[in-house]
Amino acid sequence: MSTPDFDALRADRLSAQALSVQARLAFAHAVRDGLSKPGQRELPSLYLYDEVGTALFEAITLLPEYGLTRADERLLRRHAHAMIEHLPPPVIVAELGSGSGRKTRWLLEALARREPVVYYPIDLSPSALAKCEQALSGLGTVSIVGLEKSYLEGLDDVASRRRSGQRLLVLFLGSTIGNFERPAAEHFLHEIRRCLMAGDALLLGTDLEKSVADLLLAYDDPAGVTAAFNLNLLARINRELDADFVLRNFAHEVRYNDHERRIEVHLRSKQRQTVTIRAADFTCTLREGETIWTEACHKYRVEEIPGMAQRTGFVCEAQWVDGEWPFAENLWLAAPPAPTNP
Ligand code: AVJ
Repeated sequence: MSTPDFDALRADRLSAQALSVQARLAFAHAVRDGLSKPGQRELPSLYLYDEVGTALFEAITLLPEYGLTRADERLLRRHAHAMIEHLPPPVIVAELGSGSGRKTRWLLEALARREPVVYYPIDLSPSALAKCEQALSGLGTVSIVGLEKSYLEGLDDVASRRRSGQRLLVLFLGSTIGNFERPAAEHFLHEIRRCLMAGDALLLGTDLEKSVADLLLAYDDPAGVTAAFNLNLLARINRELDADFVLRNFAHEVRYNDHERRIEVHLRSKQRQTVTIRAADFTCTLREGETIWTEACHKYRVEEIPGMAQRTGFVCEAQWVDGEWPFAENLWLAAPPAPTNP
């Protein structure tokens, strides 16, 4: 047995600590900023996904009322071969958010039948990466390289590791794009394009418009799992930022915004109450009935997707739509850059 390198171990632990101190500081700032917004207070939906939130989201994907994840997986299972036919080998794959690995399996299997594949899941959460690596470990000719980074930093990293001739396929599944406001979504898609070369591809999952009744049930399920997912954000702030939210004093509330075509998820204060977040050095008083906006989930029309592609430097090459739960898988190819005028 070799002697462990104690210096290296200590340096590792120190940098992990420094990172978590930094992450906690960023969280504190974001919470303070969001809660002091004039008019509508808000909290960034990114922070819904701690260990508990991720487990609750996994439970949401099993609810009969929430068809989104099953539709996403069905499309990938049924059409993986048709999808990769658009991409001549050799292909490397990067995924924004590692998810549970369940739906990605179908694509990786289809690719691996053709060629050895390198798969780079990108996620800020080391435990999410570990789970994904475990779930996909049975795939023979797939090497998995998890990157503990933000989406764009991770993509830059993947781009710098590619060998010439390799085509990069980026996966952005599950309609996570729907959490961005429309202009911010296009800005982000353009940022993705800037990490790519002409001929690379983006597979984008988008939840589609459907009846308002179905949408409200999907985000306000009778068993209260989505309510727990939403309320856990306050519990997380209590745990990590030494705050004193009383969860029973808040109610999960879901609205459909017709004009913006999105679900809006809120936490309604059932009474006038004062909350202190010690690690953010912040106190605020919420009025009775006032809400904190925690999430937006935009819904799309299949016909609007090619325009989004074109405005962000892509061409929409193909789309697949689920017959049971309106959801689209969109395969975009990175367009050659427009010629610049002399
Ligand atoms: C993971 C962002 C796609 O918007 O449907 C599910 C999150 N929130 N139920 C979605 C979510 C409440 C989900 N996304």
